[in-house]
Amino acid sequence: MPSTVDEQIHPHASGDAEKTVNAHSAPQDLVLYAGWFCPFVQRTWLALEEKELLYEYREVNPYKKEKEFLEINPLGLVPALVYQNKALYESLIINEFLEDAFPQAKPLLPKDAFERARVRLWIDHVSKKVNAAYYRTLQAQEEEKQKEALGELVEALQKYLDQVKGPWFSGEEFSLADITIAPWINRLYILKEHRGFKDELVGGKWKEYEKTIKERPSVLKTTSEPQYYTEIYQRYLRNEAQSEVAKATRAGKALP
Ligand SMILES: N[C@@H](CCC(=O)N[C@@H](CS)C(=O)NCC(=O)O)C(=O)O
Repeated sequence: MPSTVDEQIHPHASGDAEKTVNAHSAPQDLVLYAGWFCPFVQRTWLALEEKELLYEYREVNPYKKEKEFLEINPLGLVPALVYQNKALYESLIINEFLEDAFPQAKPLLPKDAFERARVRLWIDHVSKKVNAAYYRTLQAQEEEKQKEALGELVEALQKYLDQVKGPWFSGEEFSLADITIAPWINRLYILKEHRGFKDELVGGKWKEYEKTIKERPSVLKTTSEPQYYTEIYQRYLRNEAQSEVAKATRAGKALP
């Protein structure tokens, strides 16, 4: 059964991410329900790390759809966040919540109202265009379809890059825009190895931005060892993954 294949993921984080998990095992008011492998989780994990909040990390295999987890997120997707016994989900919403709920912590949105809106506009672009094209490229089987999807991904990345002031999206301050795209930059190597993605296709200052993101300490601290991601992405590369994201991509629907 394909669905059981998705359930058989490596059970925990490895490398630097495992150290971060171990440092966050004590009970806290904020509980992150996470899957170590998940790029959407990494977004929220990055926000928690960047804001240096006290949080507890709990590993969940979202493919098992266990009753206790469905009570936290009825959609059965990670990340979910429980704060003082109240549950939230959706990575981008959780990140906005963290920003609102902990104003004393390091801000991840600029002060200027226009710049805040610009950050949100390009978060939306990453979420709708970059992410969708990433999975289309990953899952496409025929060469023609792979090329088409890769072209869409490159175009979406170029549009984003045009908006990057450097070194970060908003200039000197690291923001939720950088956080939103970081997990997919971190996973571009899979498309480089299997789908002909090259940094030169995006051009401009892409390589520089990519390197800056990948070397960000919070990104390194939330990244597991590459072989464990490869194991998971093989299923996507064969278009056999049964995750909600994979199914939506296969059906030509918007991502969940
Ligand atoms: N829109 C959601 C997507 C979350 C998502 O798709 N998470 C995946 C793991 S990477 C998941 O929980 N999948 C379980 C499933 O597809 O059944 C978000 O941004 O939080």
